[in-house]
Amino acid sequence: VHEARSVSGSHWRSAPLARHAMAYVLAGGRGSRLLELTDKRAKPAVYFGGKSRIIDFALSNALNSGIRRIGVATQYKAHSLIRHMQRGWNFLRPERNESFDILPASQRVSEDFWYRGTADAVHQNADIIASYDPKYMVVLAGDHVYKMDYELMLQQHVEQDADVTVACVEVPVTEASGFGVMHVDEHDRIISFLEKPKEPPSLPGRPDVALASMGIYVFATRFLMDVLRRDAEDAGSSHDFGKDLIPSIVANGKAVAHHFARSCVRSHAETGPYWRDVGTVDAYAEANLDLADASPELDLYDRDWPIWTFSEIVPPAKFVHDEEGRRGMAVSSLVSGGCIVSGAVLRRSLLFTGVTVHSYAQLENAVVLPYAQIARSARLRNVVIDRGVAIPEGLVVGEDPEHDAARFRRTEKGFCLITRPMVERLAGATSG
Ligand code: ADQ
Ligand code: ADP
Repeated sequence: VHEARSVSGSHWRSAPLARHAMAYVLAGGRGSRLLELTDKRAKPAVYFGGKSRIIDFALSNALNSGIRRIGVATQYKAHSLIRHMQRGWNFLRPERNESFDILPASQRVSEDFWYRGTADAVHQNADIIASYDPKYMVVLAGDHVYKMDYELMLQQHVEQDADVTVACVEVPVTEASGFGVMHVDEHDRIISFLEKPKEPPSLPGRPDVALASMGIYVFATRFLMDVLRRDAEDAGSSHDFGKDLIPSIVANGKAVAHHFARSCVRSHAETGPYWRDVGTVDAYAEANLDLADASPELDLYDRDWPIWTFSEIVPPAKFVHDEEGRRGMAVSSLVSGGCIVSGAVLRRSLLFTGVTVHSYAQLENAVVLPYAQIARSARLRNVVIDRGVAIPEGLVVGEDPEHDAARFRRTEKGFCLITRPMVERLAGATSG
């Protein structure tokens, strides 16, 4: 049941605006708070939920909302991201008035600079966008996990005749300084917008809550292109949506807030609006491990709102006895295709594609990215293991915080991030 669609009632009967829109995904930022997880790949390319990457959520939302033109701007360490999209997202066909463009920063406007900011990442491709002539632009960040029907946001944009519509979500005021924070009037018109304020203003009458921008914007294409052209010529601008464009439209035009609660796709009526930045290793580990709960807030099993991705062709996950008859088993865990769990025990863990876990190993609260190998007798608790890491026999993590912190990246909440270079150093230390 789609709350959002059923609440809005006439949605399916009215002409969908999404077919006249282009989704433009900003996927060029690093996401440096994910530490070594983004050493080699941009945040949107980071694995999430067992089969997908973070960018698949924004792309799937666009597709499921009915949008058939998509552009993705990339910059920082984009190889892994581009490879993923080429494999998984190349099915939109020009013959059906569909398009999927990967747009790496390529000095198209000037040989002096790459994308100078998020707004510039759109402006530099203005001619490509114009060639498709979309009526609306849905500008998205490629680094959030959520399910949202952009059609409903487009409808509000048109109904309220806005210059820009900004999606927003309520966050605790203590966490709001990382966001664009706004105030709205009784018609949801944005009356003030502060980008990452040190002391974020709370909502009137609700001192604990602030209204945060989700970094999702809807514009009429013609309006956006005008604003971008002027911004590009403004030497004082940092060419950023949150810092420059949105505050200026709030001051000089009509900016409207779209409440995420109106368009979030919920699978059960009881769940609240789910939107996660997964910007830190702690938030990333917790959001992944939450999926192992009996009824998690984020439902990946909803066949009406599938999260599309590139999926490798792999055999089913397999659980086997070891030679002494010890059972390989997983409790409250997600195990992806191609995994082999042999005589090992997993509790509240998430294995991505192709992970092997060998005899006597014990995993608890473990997020294990594709093709990692866990050797015999390893005992791992509260860990995030990067792709392809070979955990050596008998390694113990999660029992001695100081020892862990000396060898791996230990977070505030006590998760250990383990990457290939860290394990290689470990091997160097024991052999030398
Ligand atoms: P931030 O998340 O800090 O704030 P930013 O770092 O600009 O904004 O990233 C937004 C998106 O653009 C990300 O998906 C990132 O990957 C991408 N990006 C960054 N630099 C890029 C570049 N040069 N080229 C292409 N893509 C790039 C923004 C808003 C806030 C809002 C939060 C919500 O500015 O107002 O509250 O998003 O998370
Ligand atoms: P993914 O991000 O798809 O999981 P990997 O973790 O294998 O892929 O690698 C991430 C990125 O780093 C890819 O672009 C890959 O080409 C590159 N890469 C992988 N291993 C190395 C290495 N040893 N040295 C330099 N670059 C590497």
